[in-house]
Amino acid sequence: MSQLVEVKVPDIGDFTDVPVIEVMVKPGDSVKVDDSLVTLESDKATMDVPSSTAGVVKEVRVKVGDRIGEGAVVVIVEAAGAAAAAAPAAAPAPAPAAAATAPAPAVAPAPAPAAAAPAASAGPVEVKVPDIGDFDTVPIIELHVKVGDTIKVDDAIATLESDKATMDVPSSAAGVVKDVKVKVGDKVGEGAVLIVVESTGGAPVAAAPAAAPAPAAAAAAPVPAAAPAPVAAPAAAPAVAAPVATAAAGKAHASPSVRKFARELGVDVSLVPGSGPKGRILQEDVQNFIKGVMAQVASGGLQSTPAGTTAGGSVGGLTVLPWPKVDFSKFGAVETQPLSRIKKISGANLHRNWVVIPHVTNHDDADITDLEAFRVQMNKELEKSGAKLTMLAFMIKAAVASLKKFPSFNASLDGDNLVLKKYYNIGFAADTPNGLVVPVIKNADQKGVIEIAKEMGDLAKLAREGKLKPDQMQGGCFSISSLGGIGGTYFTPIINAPEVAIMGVCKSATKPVWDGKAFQPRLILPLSLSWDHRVIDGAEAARFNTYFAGVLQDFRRVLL
Ligand code: CAO
Repeated sequence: MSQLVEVKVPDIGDFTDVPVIEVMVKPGDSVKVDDSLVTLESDKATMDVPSSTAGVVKEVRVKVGDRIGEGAVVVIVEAAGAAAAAAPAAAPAPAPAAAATAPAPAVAPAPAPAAAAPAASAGPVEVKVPDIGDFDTVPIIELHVKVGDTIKVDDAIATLESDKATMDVPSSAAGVVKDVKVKVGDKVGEGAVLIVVESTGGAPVAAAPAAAPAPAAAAAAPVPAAAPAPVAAPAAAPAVAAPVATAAAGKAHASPSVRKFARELGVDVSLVPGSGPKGRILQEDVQNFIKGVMAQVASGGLQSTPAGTTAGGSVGGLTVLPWPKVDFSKFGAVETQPLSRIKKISGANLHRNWVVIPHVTNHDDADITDLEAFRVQMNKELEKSGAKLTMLAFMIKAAVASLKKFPSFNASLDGDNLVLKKYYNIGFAADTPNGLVVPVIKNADQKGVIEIAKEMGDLAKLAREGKLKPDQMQGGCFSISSLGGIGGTYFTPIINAPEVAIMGVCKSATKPVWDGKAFQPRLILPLSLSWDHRVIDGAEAARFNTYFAGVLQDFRRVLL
């Protein structure tokens, strides 16, 4: 039995008109209870509306930009079986009164003159955490002020983050910050003093928490709104921002104040890699992103619109035609789908890497006949243990051996310097429903092939589920992109900057190989090594490929 269930916006406190900033589902998507459906954002809080029902999305009733409030139908879900029974109609099962978000206006603002406070005149004023609903304590994830700062009423002082929502605590006082009583990581609850402000007078000095009218309700968001699994950033982002993965499968992870800051500067926050805990985007990440883009535009490395979809003109000597604008519907039926967040991030990174790095690709073949026989034999022996070795695990080990032999491949450019790495972290491209991601096997030199195969399986699973954490995609030295399970012969992989080379692998096939007397059937693995010609020369690349192929041909070389 299935039934159609309306999933509605739960109680979000006093807010009646909150803009939808992101829609994470579309008709046909399967959702579980608690999956995020849309993200709402007031000027003080960001909150996810979770699904109260498991099933298949039949209809999405809202779009980005709509302003909605409690009771608004977000999606219609065809619930199935037990799930349907559990989820009658609306209200998000989890997060009922939970407050999470303390919508800000509620929280503090000064204008609440009635609030008991010494008004306007000078003197130290404590700014406290207002009522944040059901939460006893919530960690501080960002502090926006320091001693000596001059602040206005309503300036964000700190960002708190529960597992359901991210909320800014605004200042209830204007003046100069005399003391900061908390630090990032502290857990605070209602009434906790955050800062002491030497009031400059003029601004009303409301007792902060008192002002909070309708706090308890506030949030809507059971889902790991803020926290979720950073995923993507396959290609790192050297100049633009550290190669820190960010992207959650569906949403950018940033506090309301950072989002506002990004909006003011015209930055699409979904493209900014976050360097905060859990991949959170900090204000300085937005600043670094802009600096990076500006630097690359200035050096001619990047078009002024990174996505390169509409702009034309000359930038740093790179003159291109405007992107053709075509009404495809004139020629037949079309459907427009937004790019996934991962695609947007990886696209921007891949584009930059392709444009900025002088790529050359060397193709070669490895005779893996013996290694394949060994792999098949090992898999038989390992069958009971549940472990499974694919060729990729051997290639990761071969990559380590090759990087040791050719250290300039285990390097990154830093201006005029080459940073040579003494560690061996190997990334592998993983195809996921949301796009391409590059998990990293850390310290692969210290791991055996079985351990690597297992870790790879675990990381690939997390990647497909959109649950990779940023640190699981960071710190790569060299990447392997294997299409071997799919097909093809050779291709040109794009270097995952700031790495300087990447190995592309296609499907092995049995081919006749002349041994001097006769053709022998040998299993041949096609290799395609792309390398950065600013760092590596062709001869070195050919040697690297030959060595890499040699290791696969006789795996004992790994021991050398
Ligand atoms: N030649 C022949 N067969 C191969 C092979 C190769 N080079 N590599 C893998 N295979 C086989 C495996 O042995 C396995 O066979 P069985 O099912 O019979 O055991 C099958 O292909 C599937 O392998 P796999 O893809 O599940 O495992 P993997 O370790 O090779 O790769 C992963 C794991 C996560 C890298 C892969 O699933 C993936 O996502 N690949 C796509 C990467 C990609 O998109 N790259 C392009 C980036 S540029 O856009």
